Amino acid sequence: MNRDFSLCIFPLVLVWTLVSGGPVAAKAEPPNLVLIVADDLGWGDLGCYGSEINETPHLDALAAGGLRFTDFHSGGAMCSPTRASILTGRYPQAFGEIFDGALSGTTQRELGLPLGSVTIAEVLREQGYATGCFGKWHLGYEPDLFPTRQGFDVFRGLASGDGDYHTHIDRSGNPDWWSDEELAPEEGYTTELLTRHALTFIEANRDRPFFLYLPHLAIHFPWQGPDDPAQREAGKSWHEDKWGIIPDPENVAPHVKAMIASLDASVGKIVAALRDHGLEKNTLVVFTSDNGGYLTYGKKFRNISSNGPWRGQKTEVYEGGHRVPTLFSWPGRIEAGVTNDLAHTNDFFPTFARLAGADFDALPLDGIDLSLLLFEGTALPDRPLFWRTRTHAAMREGPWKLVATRNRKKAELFHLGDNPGETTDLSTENPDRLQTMQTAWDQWNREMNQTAATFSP
Ligand SMILES: [Ca+2]
Repeated sequence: MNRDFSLCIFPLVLVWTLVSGGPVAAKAEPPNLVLIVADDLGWGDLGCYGSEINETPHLDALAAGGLRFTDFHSGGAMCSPTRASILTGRYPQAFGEIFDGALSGTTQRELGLPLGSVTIAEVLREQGYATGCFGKWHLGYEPDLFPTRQGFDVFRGLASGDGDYHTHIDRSGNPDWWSDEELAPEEGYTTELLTRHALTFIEANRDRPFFLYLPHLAIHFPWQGPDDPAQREAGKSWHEDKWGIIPDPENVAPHVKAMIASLDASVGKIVAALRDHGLEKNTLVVFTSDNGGYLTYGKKFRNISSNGPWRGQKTEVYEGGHRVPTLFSWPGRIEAGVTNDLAHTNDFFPTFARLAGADFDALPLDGIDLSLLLFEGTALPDRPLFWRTRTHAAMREGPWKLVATRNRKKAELFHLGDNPGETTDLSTENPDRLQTMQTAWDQWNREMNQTAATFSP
């Protein structure tokens, strides 16, 4: 009986293997890629990074089961530059000085990430991935610069740098909630709406590889938890009153705590959906932030975020401006642990492209493929990293950090190994190292400007 059965089933297995590609093809199926980006979330804002204020059980679980980075850096110290880095694998300055800061909703509405840039969404779509962007774009205010023009099949969310979490009105008083390239108002709390659309995308594409880019607005201002009141109405400028309704400006933390709880719940829902659809073992989930948190804002608002032990905050090129919480999770493929290796948002592109089987060697990328570290625990090669804002230059080389004004009136040199808080300037004792790093930054800056010239309109 058994023998008859095996004789009968063997040809069926063979036919199935030949027709469908069978078990071999299933093994080679490229993984789904989920990139969740928080906005303005500081290094010390999550439980798994030491926060004693915020409760983040789902992110803590992601960290416990995956690889938690302690020395991961955003390409910029503000929103737009880092988003350019994430999507292109290049320093933001490769696309011009507009990416030394955030794209302005008043003076730079016609500018954005050049359409001639190659985005990771374009590369993945070419590999057969479904590509979805749900969240804050901030790489162009007009529909002809939207995600749908940069490799994404579908876009839901906001184009500008921030919107009311309930009314979805941007800082200039415009409705800012889109479906692809059309305004599409929806009722609901931003973090929850974006999550719902992301879950729909996962379900719709569960039978093919997908790239889910989920750049949450949380925890950018206006600081509104789900139960905080709406603030912005259409047709009025909110540039002078953009923070939400904060009864006690000395203590913004309770509002941020509620925003982080909603963000954490979103991560929990995404992970649960992957598990429910049987996709957990074939999906890389990455969580990061686009820049450091605000500790204070102006003279009024205090006790907002935590950047852990790192000096400075959003907009600055001390570590607190660009060292960000970052987690990589892939059950069965990435061993749980903590890494102190130096990595950067430029690295997402080559890492994702390699996993998708794309040939990207001809592309001029600034990042490196993290695969060996992620999957085999091999240390990453040493390399310098660079930052540029409208006022400041910074460079990292091994444990050394250069922080200088663009006009060179001030230049500081820190040893992060001995002095992680960047309090002891060693430039006077190390004039040669200071000179070498300044020269390297100048060289990098020249290369960026040359590249940017090729993208100029
Ligand atoms: Ca940001």
